[in-house]
Amino acid sequence: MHVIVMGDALLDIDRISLERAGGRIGRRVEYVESLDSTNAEAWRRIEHADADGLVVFAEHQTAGRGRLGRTWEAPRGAGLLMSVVVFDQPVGQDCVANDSATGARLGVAIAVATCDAIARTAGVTVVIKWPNDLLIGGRKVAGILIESRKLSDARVAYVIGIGINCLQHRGHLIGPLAKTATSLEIESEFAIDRTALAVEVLRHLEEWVLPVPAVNVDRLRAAWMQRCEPMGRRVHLLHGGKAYAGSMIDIDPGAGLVVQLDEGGVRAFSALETTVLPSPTTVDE
Ligand code: BT5
Repeated sequence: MHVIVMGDALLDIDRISLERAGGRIGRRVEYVESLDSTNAEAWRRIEHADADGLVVFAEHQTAGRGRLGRTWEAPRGAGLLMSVVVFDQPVGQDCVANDSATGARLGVAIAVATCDAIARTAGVTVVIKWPNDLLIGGRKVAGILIESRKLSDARVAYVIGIGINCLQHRGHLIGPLAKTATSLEIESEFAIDRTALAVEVLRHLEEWVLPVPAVNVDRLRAAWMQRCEPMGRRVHLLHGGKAYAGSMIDIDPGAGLVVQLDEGGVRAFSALETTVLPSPTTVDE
C-alpha cells in the first residue's frame, strides 16, 4: 500500500452534517481518519439502534474492499471513501416490501445517483459499467460495494460503500491501475472539492435510493440506460462456475444484466453472483 499525503484539505465533516440536516441519509456522519474499511466500520456501528442513515467517511483505508474479495486502493486523502447505512424500513413509516429484487434495484439506483453526483460536481461525463463501476473515458473513476445482512429483528441492513478517485495524479495510479483507472483531478477542468462531492453524493442517494422499495422499475431502467455503456457491447461473464459470452441487450433492475448469448438464448445475470471477465482484445476492444 502506497501512502501519499495529498495536502492538508481534509474532508469538512461539519459542513457535510450541516448540508444534510433534515435528510435521512447523512443524518449522522462519522469520520475516522484512518481505518481498515469504511464498510467494516459501518457494520461495527450498525448495532447502534440509530444507525439508519449513518455515513462513515475516512481519509485512508488499510483494507479497503471491493467485490468478491478484491481490494480498493487509494492514497491517503486522495479519494472520497464512504459507507452509507440504510435499513429497509423507512424511519417512522410503514414497513416496505423486502423482496429479493430490492438489493438488485438498490444497486441500479446507487450507480445512477453516484454517476450524477460526480458528473454534476466535476463537470465530466460518467458512464456506468455493469454492475458497479463508474468510468470516464473507459477508465474506472469510482466503484461501489453493496453489502447486506438480515438483522435480528428481521429487517435488512444495507451498507453502501463508495470509493471515488478524486485527487490522484497519474503517478499515483500504479501497477495495473495505470491503464485501467483515472481520477477527477485528471479528468476535470475544475478544482475538486471532496466535501462538495460528498454532499452531492448523499443528496443524490437520498433522491434515488430511499424510494427504491416502491420505485417504478421503468424509471430506474430508463435512468440506467441513459447513463450506461452502449447496449450491444460484448461481455464475458462468469456465473455458477461457467463462462458466458454475448452482447448486452438490456438491464432489468430486479434481475440484472440481460445478455443475448453467443450459445443462443437470452438470460439475465444477477450482479451478486456474476463476475465480469476481461474481454479478449480481439473481440471487444
Ligand atoms: C469495487 O469493487 O469497485 C467496489 C469498490 C468500493 C470501494 C469503497 S471505498 C469505501 C468503501 N469501503 C470499502 O472497504 N470499500 C468501499 P470491484 O468491482 O471488485 O473492483 C475492485 C477492483 O478495482 C480491484 O481489483 C482493482 O482492479 C480495481 N481498483 C482498486 N482500486 C482502484 C481505484 N482506486 N480506482 C480504480 N480501480 C481500482
